[in-house]
Amino acid sequence: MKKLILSIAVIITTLIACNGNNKTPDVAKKEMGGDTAVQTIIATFPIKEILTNYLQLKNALAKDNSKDAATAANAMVAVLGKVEMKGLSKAEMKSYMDIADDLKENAEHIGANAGKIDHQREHFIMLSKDVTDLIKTFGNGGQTLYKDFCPMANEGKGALWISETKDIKNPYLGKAMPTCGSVKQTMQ
Ligand SMILES: [Cu+2]
Repeated sequence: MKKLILSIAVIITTLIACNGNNKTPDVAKKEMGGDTAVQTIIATFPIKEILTNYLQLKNALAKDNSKDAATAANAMVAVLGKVEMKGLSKAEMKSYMDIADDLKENAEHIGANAGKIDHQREHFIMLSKDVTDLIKTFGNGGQTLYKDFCPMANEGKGALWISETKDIKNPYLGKAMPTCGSVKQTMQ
């Protein structure tokens, strides 16, 4: 935000400075520099949107609502399709490239399988790992999140998920065992 205000200040100062004169190429260049700074801010990685979609998906699965789960997953696919790589640092880009294909594939399968909640939950195991990896690189979008684990999910092999509430609402077992599992980590 500071950057944005600064670049606007530069443009305003430039405009005042050349008030009454024709714009020189030098001034035009400065204005373009301002535009680039604004674009960089807009192109910030959409971790907040991805997490919003993820939490909607998780809550739908916890309520055994396969259709809403598909809707949330499709919304995530749409956000992932709009990620701007040029706004990322090298390290962020590398990390995202490692996760992106898998994340997108899992979200697509959940989106395409409304009515088949068991299949959606299989993909949700992997998608939750992907989202956990994303958080490591891009942060938790300014909200407190909890990493939960249920030992009974995934055919007794156990599985994790990310939640915005301290209370356990199990997305793998749904209404059958809503409070199975525990908080393993709090992410501030
Ligand atoms: Cu599938």
